[in-house]
Amino acid sequence: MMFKKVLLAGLMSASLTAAYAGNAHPQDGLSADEIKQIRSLMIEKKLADDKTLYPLFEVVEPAKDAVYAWRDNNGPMPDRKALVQFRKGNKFYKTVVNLSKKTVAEAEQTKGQPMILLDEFFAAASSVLEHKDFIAGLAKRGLKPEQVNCIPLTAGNFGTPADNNKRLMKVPCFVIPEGPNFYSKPVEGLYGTVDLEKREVIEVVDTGVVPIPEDEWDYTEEGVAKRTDLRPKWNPSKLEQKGGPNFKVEGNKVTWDMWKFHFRIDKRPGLVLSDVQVNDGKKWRNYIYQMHLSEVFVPYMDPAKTWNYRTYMDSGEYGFGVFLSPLRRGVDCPKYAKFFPAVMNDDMGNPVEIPDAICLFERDTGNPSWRHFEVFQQGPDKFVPTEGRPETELVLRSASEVGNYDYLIDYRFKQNGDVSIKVGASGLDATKGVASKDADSETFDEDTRYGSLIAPNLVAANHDHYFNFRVDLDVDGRNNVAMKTKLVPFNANSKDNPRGPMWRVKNVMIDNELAGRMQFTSFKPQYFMMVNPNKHGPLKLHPGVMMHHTNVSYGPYDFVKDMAMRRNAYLEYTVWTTQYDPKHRYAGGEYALGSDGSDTLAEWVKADKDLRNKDIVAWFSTGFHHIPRTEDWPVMSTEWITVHLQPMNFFQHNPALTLRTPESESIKDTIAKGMEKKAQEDKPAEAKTEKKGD
Ligand SMILES: [Cu+2]
Repeated sequence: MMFKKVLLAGLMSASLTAAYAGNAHPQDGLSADEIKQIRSLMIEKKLADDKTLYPLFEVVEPAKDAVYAWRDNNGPMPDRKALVQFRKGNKFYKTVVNLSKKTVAEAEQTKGQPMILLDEFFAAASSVLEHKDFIAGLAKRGLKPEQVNCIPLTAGNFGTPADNNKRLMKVPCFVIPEGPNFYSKPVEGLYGTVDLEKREVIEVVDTGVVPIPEDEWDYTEEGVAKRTDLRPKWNPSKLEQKGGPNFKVEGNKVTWDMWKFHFRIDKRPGLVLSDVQVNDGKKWRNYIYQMHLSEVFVPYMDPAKTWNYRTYMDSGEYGFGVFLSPLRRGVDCPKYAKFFPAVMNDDMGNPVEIPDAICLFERDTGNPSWRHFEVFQQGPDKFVPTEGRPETELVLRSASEVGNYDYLIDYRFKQNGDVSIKVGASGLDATKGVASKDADSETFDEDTRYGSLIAPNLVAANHDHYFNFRVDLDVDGRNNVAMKTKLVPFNANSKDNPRGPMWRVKNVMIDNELAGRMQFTSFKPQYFMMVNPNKHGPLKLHPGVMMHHTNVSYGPYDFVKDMAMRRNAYLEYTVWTTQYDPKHRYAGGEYALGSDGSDTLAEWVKADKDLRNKDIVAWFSTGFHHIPRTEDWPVMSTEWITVHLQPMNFFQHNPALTLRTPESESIKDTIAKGMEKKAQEDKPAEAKTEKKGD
């Protein structure tokens, strides 16, 4: 985290230039110049002074009508507006700044707690080290304040007067390592609670001394080489792209193959993709108006006093945009990728830039997009090779480092009309110090009741990772219907059919929001589909998009008794569908920190709005349970999970049919080579036969 402070401070650069120029798009994020203008206007209009702190500047998108009118009918560029959250005294307020008219709306107090300011974060980390009880707790463990680093963690809300709608963080510490591994030496059993509004430590909890692990678990190449032999030198199988990319970037708009989209970075959700259009060979058609991360939830399952509050809503509490980390060429993305910085406001309302926060690249996946070998085409004098095409995909990637975890978020586009949203989880397990050194230790059973021993004196607690995405599909137009495509059993037995049980497809239209909640289980298979009932495809079928639920996780949870789950009640179902409402962007509510669950997707749908032939929005969750293992330590392999969207009766045929065979291996060449090879093989075989005949 200290790295982040240094990085962000170091990146405040005067070289930031205006991004809002010729290629402007109404859905662009705020440029550095606009951020500066917002701060000036806030001061000029006397809502702020030069010491005011701002958790969030975020572009306020124009109405959808205005965006489509601008794009399709030469409509005017709508006014540029920004939402501004700021602190005044101990409270937070919000207002809207109109950058085009240079006006600022009346401010109102926020109905919840905005994201943590970095200023609060670092103040919380250092404040515990000045508290006498905390210093005494460290001394009991033979430590001085200068020997530890502390990490403030959001404190959750469990419905008690002590934490409802409060701005609290709990702060445990780690012994400062010589190497890079921040989490190898937890100072277990000791934390301080900091009230960020009062800016004071309100409690120090010490549940007793636990041994501090000796091993630092350095994960750099040099550090690993000291522990064990590195792999032998290796011939790298590298990705490269000769002749430059096939994509074109103009401003924040990307065009590649059959795809066209716009992207920006928002401070809370990170990457936001808008205006995703697809080309069917004749024209560009609407596909997805917007998609972005809506919330992240990571609840731990350890009931100990020092752990039970750990129920993080990483996006709404910390921010996936603000914690974007620079991507490393050749490791995080291929060397030939195009990199983009992320620009956002810092606490003081000035622009900061995170370099290389986004990368964009094409890659050959090494897989066939499609293939077929036809055995019945082959003959004694005829070889028909496999027909197929290599698969290429376009990847737009970011990586947010939220504490010990690193979350990659990919939007992957394929040449067959598929879009995948992928989340890759890597980084370090959250560590808990324990007395056990191995499974023979006396305290092993107790130490590992709620987690796994991953190294001597280190347990990683069981937990989950959930990600909700808001996907505003506008399938071939704005008004759509949603469907449950169910596989239902039927008895097919008849005098002509000796087989009885089979399945058929039953499409059920989702009339209203409550009916649109979907859980998935392989035992009762069903799919989610969004269809445009106002358009007809080539076979007079309605064009649609289907969701393939590749990674779903449920329970065992209690959405009634567990406040942490109520705050994230959108996880009870994997898919939700709502009427379009630009105010509803985040499934866990507008304000996540200290939230009570009264402003979540699960509550909004109680309005049970009509979804038939309306502008509707889908919300998809993906996630996984994490039972830690020794192989997670000292750094975890990247685990990918997916939300997968496929076109359904949208195109005339497989869009990947028109891919070209790579020139060097044209079908003609392959056939010629194949025939030549066969002729050569046949010669000695004939000779052999002749010999036998002798
Ligand atoms: Cu995990």
